[in-house]
Amino acid sequence: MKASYQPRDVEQAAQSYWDEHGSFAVQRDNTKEKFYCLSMLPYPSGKLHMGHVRNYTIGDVIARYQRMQGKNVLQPMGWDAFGMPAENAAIANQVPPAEWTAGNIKEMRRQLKQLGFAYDWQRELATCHPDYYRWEQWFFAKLFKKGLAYRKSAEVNWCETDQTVLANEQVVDGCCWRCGKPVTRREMAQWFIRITAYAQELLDGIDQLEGWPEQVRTMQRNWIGRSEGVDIRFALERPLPTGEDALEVYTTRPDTLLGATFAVVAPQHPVAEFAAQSNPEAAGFIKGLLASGKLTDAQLATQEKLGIATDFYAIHPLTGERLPIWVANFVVMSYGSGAVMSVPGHDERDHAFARKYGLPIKQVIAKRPRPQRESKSAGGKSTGGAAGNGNDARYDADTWRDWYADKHGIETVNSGEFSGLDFQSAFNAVADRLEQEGKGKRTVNFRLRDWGVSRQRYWGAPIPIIHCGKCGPQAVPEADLPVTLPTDVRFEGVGSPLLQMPAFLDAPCPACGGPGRRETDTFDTFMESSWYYLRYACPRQADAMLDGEADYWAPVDQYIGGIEHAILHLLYARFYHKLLRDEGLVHSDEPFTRLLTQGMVLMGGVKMAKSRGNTVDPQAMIDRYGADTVRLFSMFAAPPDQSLEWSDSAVEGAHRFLKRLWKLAAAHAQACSRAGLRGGPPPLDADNLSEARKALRRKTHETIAKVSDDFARRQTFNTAIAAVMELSNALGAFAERGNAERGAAGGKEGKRGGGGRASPSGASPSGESPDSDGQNLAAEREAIAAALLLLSPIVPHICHVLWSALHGERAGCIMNEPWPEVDESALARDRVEMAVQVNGKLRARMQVAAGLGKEAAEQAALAQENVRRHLAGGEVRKVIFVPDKLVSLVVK
Ligand code: ANZ
Ligand code: ZN
Repeated sequence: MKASYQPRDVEQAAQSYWDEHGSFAVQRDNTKEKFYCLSMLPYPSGKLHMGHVRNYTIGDVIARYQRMQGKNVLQPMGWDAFGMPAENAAIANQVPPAEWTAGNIKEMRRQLKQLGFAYDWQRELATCHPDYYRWEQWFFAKLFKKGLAYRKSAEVNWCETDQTVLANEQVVDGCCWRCGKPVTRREMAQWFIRITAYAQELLDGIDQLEGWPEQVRTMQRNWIGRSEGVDIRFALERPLPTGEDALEVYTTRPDTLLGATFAVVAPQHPVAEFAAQSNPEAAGFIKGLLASGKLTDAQLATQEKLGIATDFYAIHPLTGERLPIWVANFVVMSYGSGAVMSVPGHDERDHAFARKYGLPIKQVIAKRPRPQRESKSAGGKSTGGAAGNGNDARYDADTWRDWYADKHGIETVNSGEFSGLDFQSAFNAVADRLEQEGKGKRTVNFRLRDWGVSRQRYWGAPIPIIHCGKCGPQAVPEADLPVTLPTDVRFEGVGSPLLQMPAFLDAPCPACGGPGRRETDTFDTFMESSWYYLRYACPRQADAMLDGEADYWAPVDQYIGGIEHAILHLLYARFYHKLLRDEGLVHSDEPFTRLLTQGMVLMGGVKMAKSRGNTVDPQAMIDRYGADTVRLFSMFAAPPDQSLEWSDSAVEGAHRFLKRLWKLAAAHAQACSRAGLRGGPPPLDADNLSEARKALRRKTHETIAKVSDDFARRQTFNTAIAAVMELSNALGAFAERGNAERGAAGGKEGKRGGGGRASPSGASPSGESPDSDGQNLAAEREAIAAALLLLSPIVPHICHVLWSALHGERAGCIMNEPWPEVDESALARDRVEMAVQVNGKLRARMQVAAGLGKEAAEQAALAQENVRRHLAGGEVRKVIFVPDKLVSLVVK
């Protein structure tokens, strides 16, 4: 064993051992509990960044820990290999995307191996491989036949520069997220998958996801956006030329119906269309809105409210009043019916709009008066709701806020027979009345839209469809799959090269045999990432998408990835899992039992990003300090779900700790051999321990207890590491005392070792008999072994090498050792240290018997000299007693 830590040698030794022994290859094993640990698969961009390192280290730590729990652990890795950067690189460097991608995968695989992650590499997959995406095509054809995949013309965000459709999230302030050019809108035929058919199930399922962060569950709920409301028919004073004689609106607040003073429609609504025909001013306004592009929700919420009156009127279903119909920019056609009843007294948007255009505002709800007792203590702040009645031009913005349409603690006012009701009663009363009179119907709406899976890009899985002039779109028959993406392509421009490839384009119609044309759209890459976790179970299965292995491993027990995937990826994967279930391919409902979203890696308080130029290259860190230091730093600097601030000195600190750990172990090994104990110290005689040995043993077992809890329950690995660091300090001190003792006894070696903490002893700590029975070394050995076992998921290389150095040939690999167990009897304390306070200030610490009662503890406290001085004869008014911890005296 080398005297000093050489990370390069250590890591090579451990990694070759794992390679030779196939340590991470895993098979079904019905004798053990399975544990599937998965980190989100990376996009092969070229090289790992610190965010990857953090994500994969967390996953690896959990996987290795679960293995030590005796479970059959699967931890796979693969590549989310389709996507736009490959095309951009192809355009920039004239390398085909397939080649670029393969090169990147090779390099990143090398880096992952260098970091020592315990992946079963036999299961590696790349989503751009036809053996993978053929099953996605096969499954899509099934969905198409079931009517769950369909084609429709849809308006999309279009980036002229990148020649592609953008998802809403890819539009930032009306511009393309990649190139920054303004986004336009465009109608095109697109493929969709009917996720809305699963909206309710996806929502209900969230309740069961107890192992997910609450924040992510909330985001998913909001994204699905279920709302209960009423579709209300407002008769049109004059029917549309189409014969339509009513304006249908969707409202979640029928309790405010009597406060509706006008109606507003989206610019695409038929009323807007006909208003434009007779009114050039309206026509110009509507045209402007239509051209301005699709807006994100945030833009919709914050943009200035603009509108124009039409000459159509709606008749209020309860009062018969004539309400003007307006066209405005804040109503979207794709939600509800694209029309709203405006209640400017109680809806912020409607309010702003009414104020701007001088439309009437009516109060119909008010805060419920508070019970007498409460209103006194509230300081007499009047509720503005009592003031207004009907049109009220006098109130100011602050006053109206008191009328704000909160559903709780309100009652209806100025609503005739519907007055004096709380929200739910008013909702029901109005809905009942409308339903009785055939003027309305209760409905449930979801914000969730169907999943658009078409991308007008080359580097993706081809959508397996052939268009026939006679028969329409036809699924490619199973026998003809996969539809292979040609990879020998040249990029001339940004458009898809498939459009210039007759060999790809021309295909006979599967139905009539006539000439057909292949679909050139490829799948959204979320398609691949929605089921890869199941394919890892049977990655080489050539005859089926999934087999029984998928049911064995699914669901994933622990999934780890970035919070940026909280909505789309995780929702699509949950949806896909249900689609696969309904096709009989898996038999569970949810894909991911427990989810950990790791925090960002920051540098100078902001996210580390290439675009900001504030990155640290993990490779440079590995080269300089070794993989274990990088792993230790990324687990020690913060709990996994919180952001981690990069710090050079903390990396140094992590490295120093590993050096110390090495020295401790090396010195211990040396002490053993000096004592003639080459096979290791004798068993610890736990029942006959001296005080110092007992204290070290207690520390060892306290550490095991703390670290076990941190790993299993809290998943706070940083505090676990801190605990092992404390243990190693205690171990160093124990050894140091032993050496000092030996030094005092005249031993030459003792002097030399006396100064360094990391010099375990062959002699005994002071006041005790020399370590002739090897019991000091035995206590040390127990502590070192525990430290190595507890750290091995985090810094596996150094632990592997030290473990086999200490335990010799016969020892197996540390990763196959069971997680250490707490010996409860080692935790018992005979004596404890209690703090004594006088008027809240610490005045003494005293050693007392553990479990001392209140009276006795108080007496002992009063006997302390320093305490007596601070009491200065004053009378003790109160004693606060915390068993084994604190006596706090309060004096006058
Ligand atoms: C009257 C009202 C009064 C409304 C009030 C709200 C508050 P959620 O909960 O998201 O389903 N709305 C309906 N269709 C719309 C569309 N196409 N574009 C923009 N807004 C639309 O939202 C439902 C509420 O959003 C509906 O309830 C409607 O305004 C508006 F004090 O009706 B409400
Ligand atoms: Zn045909």
